[in-house]
Amino acid sequence: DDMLLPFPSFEEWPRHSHRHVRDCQPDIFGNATHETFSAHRNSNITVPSTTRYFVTKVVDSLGNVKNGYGHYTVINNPLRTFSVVEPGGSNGCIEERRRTVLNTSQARTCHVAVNAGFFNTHTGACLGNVVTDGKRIQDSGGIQNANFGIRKDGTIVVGYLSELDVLQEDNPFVQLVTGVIWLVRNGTVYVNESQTTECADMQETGSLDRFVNVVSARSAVGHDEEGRVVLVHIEGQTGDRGVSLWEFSDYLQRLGLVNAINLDGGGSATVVMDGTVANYPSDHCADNPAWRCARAVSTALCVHSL
Ligand code: M6P
Repeated sequence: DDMLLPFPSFEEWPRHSHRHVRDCQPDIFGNATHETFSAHRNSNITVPSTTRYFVTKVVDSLGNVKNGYGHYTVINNPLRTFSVVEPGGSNGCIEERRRTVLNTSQARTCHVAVNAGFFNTHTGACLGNVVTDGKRIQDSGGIQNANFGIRKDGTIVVGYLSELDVLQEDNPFVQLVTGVIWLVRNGTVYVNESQTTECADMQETGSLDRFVNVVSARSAVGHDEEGRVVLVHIEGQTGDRGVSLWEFSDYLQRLGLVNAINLDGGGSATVVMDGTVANYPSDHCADNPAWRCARAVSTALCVHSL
C-alpha cells in the first residue's frame, strides 16, 4: 500500500479560492465589458413593432439649435420578431453582396428594416460579427467594437465581446451585429469611454475623433427598460446636416434607451417600412447626383411577423 502514498491527499494540494482563479484569467475571457438584459416577452402583444416619427431640437456644442428628424421603432417580443439579415438574404456576406435595405427587406419579408453593419466600401465585405437567425456567419476575432445581440434564451447583450463570448455554444447568439461606438451604457452617455477603447478600422469616415464629431445621418440599435429592441434613425448629410455621436447619444438617452450602439450612418442610413423607403437617404444617385438614392449597403435589421 506504500506504493500509493507519494501522491498527495486532497488536503495537501495547494489551494486558492475561486475568486483568485477568476482574477488571474487572461483578457481573452473578457470581463465586465458588456451588459445583459432580458428581452421583452408578452404573448398578449402580437403587433411586432410600432414606428413613430420625430422632429426634435438639438443643441450643438456651440449652443446653436438645429432640428433633428427621424424614426423611432420599438420592437415587442424581439427574440421572435427581430433579425439581423445579410445583404439580400442568405449568403450575402459570403458573396460580399451590397444591396439596398429595400431589397434585403423583401428577401426576409420585413415590416420595418434599417441599415445595420459597416462594410468595406471597396469590396463589399461585411465587417464585424454577424449572426443571423441562429446562423453564425462571421466573427470579428474579439476586435473591440460595440456589439448588439440576442442569445437563444432571450438575453440581450450589448458591448464588447471576446471571441469566446461570440463563439459560446451553451446559450449561443441567435442575432448579432457589430457597430462603432457604444452610445449609451446603462442609461449613461458612453461616447467618451468608447472613443478611447474602440477600433477605428471598421468605418471609413476618418479618425475615430472625426467619426464621432462630424454631423451626419445616424442609425442606432438598443433596448428600453422593458427589454424591447429599439431602432433609431436620424436624418443628415456628412459634414452638412444631422448630428454628432454626442448629440445622438444624448437624444437616445432622453428617449429612455438603456443601452444603444451606433450602426453605419451617412449615405447608408436607410429606413424601409412595408416595402417603401421612408427616409431621405443622403447618398447621391450615380446616374444623376442632383437626386438622392438609397445606397446598396451591407447587413440590415429587420422586424418581421412572429
Ligand atoms: C460618396 C458618394 C456621395 C456621398 C459621399 C459621402 O462620395 O456616395 O454621394 O454623399 O460618398 O458618403 P457618406 O456620408 O456615407 O460618408
